[in-house]
Amino acid sequence: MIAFLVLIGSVAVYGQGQSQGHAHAHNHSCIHNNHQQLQADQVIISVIADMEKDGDGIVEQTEVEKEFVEKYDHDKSGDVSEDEFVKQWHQQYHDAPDFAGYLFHHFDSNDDHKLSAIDIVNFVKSADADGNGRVSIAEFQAFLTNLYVNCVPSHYSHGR
Ligand SMILES: [Ca+2]
Ligand SMILES: [Ca+2]
Ligand SMILES: [Ca+2]
Repeated sequence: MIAFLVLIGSVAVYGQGQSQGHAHAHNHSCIHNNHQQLQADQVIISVIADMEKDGDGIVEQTEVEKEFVEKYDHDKSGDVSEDEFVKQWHQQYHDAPDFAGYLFHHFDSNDDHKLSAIDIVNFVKSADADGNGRVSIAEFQAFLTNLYVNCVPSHYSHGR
């Protein structure tokens, strides 16, 4: 009888620990919701303008890194936390925080809850559709459009 009670107690504690541990990990919706009613393609054009700084038509890894280091890494820790990303993305592009969180999780390719050099390397790989080692503006635009459009089949309206 005593053993039975102990067992129930430990199951209850285990259950609590589980639900707390995963409470806020993946509860981001991915409905594109912009606080200034910007359409996805308008946001994407701004993102490209911010990233592609030297005007050579290629989004370089160094350009993306520079943008993240200068604008997103608020506490200068050397990487971009989810809070930093969501805050900055929201401020810059007015996408809803939930949507920015969805983007963060997509960009965080190694799932360590921060954006660092390895994520940017992986991002360049996945956006480089023709595999020539460089991300053209068209490839970058297609990559972002895919992220924005595919997360919201029922809510997204493109105006076309
Ligand atoms: Ca460039
Ligand atoms: Ca940081
Ligand atoms: Ca990461």
